[in-house]
Amino acid sequence: MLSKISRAMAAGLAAMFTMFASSGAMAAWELNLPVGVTPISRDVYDLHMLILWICVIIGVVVFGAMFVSIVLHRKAAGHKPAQFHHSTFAEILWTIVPFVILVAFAIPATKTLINMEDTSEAEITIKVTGYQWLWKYEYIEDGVSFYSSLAPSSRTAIYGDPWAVENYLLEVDNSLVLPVGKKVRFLLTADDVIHAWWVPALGMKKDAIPGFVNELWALIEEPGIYRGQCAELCGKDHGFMPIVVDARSEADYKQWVAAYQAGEKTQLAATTPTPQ
Ligand SMILES: [Cu+2]
Repeated sequence: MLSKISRAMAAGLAAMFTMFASSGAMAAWELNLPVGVTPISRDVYDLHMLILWICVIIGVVVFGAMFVSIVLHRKAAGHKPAQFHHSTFAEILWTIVPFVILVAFAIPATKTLINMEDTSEAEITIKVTGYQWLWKYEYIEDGVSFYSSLAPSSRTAIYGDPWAVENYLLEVDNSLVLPVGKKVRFLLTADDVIHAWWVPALGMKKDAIPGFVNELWALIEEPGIYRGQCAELCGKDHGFMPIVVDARSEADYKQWVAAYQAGEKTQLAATTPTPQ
């Protein structure tokens, strides 16, 4: 009976492995936190690695001591347990050592958290408003503003073949174009329910709450396309309001702003009725 179950489980695992390997999911299988493209995202990654390795060392020492005691000092090998009730030295030690380790974690973590909140001296301000179920971006200094919603390719694929579309549910009609090397401040709010603006490569995520303005900042170091999603359950289409950041060189960014402003003027001229 048991061998039948284990054979069925092995067959199931083999089938799952073949499915993942053939679907290309293996290629994208990364277990660790992505490093990202901003100084904050790098700090977050370094903190994550530092704490991970300290935890690995603690785990090896604690479990090592435990297994050595269990195996080498077992009763069957003739060992007798020590008979004591209290050890002030051990109690002080197991209070002070974790305290020192926690303080060692807290110092760099607090520095990064304070830095995350420091949106001063930003060169560009973008107001981000969440709606059910799309985003609005307003470039405060440049006067550019537009809505960004799920790309039609993904929308039609919802009831079709999702595998046939590139970046399924992670593509928008209008990307948020930003320059690299500039500190960008995001002012996050919402118009209906709570949303959350999250682009993993930028290293930060924050809620967009109606009636409140939350702040985030990013200094993108590499040009590229960075994708994210709404990260707060905001209704039936929560999974259909992605974010796409298109980071360009400063010259390209300026060109885009100028083209956008010119396009808006042409559109206005075309739609404004000429006075009789
Ligand atoms: Cu949302």
